Amino acid sequence: ARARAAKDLEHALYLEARAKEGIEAAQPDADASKSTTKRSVYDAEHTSSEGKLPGKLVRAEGNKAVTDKNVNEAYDNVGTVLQFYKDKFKWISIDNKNSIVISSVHFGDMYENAFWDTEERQMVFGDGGEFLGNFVGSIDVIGHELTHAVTEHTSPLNYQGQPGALNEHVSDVFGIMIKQKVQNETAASADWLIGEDCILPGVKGVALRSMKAPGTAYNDPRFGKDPQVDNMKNYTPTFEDNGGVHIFSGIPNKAFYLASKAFGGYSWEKAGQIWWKTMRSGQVSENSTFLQFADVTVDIAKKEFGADAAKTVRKAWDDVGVTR
Ligand code: ASN
Ligand code: ZN
Repeated sequence: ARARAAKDLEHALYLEARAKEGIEAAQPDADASKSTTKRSVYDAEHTSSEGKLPGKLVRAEGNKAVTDKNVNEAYDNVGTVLQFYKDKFKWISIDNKNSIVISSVHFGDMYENAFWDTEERQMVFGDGGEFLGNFVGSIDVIGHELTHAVTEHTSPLNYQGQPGALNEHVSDVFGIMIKQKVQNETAASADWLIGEDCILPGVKGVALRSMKAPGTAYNDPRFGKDPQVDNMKNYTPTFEDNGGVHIFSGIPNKAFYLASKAFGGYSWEKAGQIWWKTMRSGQVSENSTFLQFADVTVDIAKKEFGADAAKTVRKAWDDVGVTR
């Protein structure tokens, strides 16, 4: 795996080379000097081998838009996500040390997914295929993937079973908040759908997941049915999907939705702050269960917003069956 230091160096060398050549893409954006963000977008050139990542560097920080729309969407959406973390949570980049944020687009051939590559320390986006596409154009998807990186630096959660589902959940929580911020939606007015712009025409479904009604996002004879569950009473352990990390995340997702809805206003004002401080509390272990995580959110809610807020959060968890 390529170390991040090597990527930082490559980024610097690239900027230097481009500046020397004086090519068009090297022209800085008018307001690039104001930005401390460090984004680099690469073209994976359809490799499906993670060892060949990141690929060819196409747009580094401060470079003008290029001809590849996907590159520009990744660049812009990563910028929006980083700004959100900075504005609402005072967190700078993925590690609070302003490290470079690497994305590769055009991964694989008709690859229908996006992911955070822990080994390569970067985000990876496919072009999509028959059912799913437009990952780089979806702000909630970029927020979700980048949050996997943030989670590694706040409270790492093992990607298996309940801690794995919490890892997925936290990525959905920050992905949805960023989308609601961009669309100026309150907890009450938002649709709480993750990846609604990823579902290609012809597929019977509205999104990848629904935080409000887990299990109802899609039901297509070819693609299958949304497998998410929304309550502990439907928690049937499985070996698939790392022990159901994308299936059981529906349970805490719904709890977050219920808490946000009960608080009113914007999701990032109360529920989001509680969840963020939970991840920053040092009280979430990498093998945390739903109930252990829930207890920390209730604890933080009390500290930050008082006894009524703690009650609101406890009720949200009780309502999805995460209770003792
Ligand atoms: N898009 C998925 C995710 O970030 C990819 C995966 O299953 N790791 O959760
Ligand atoms: Zn994920």
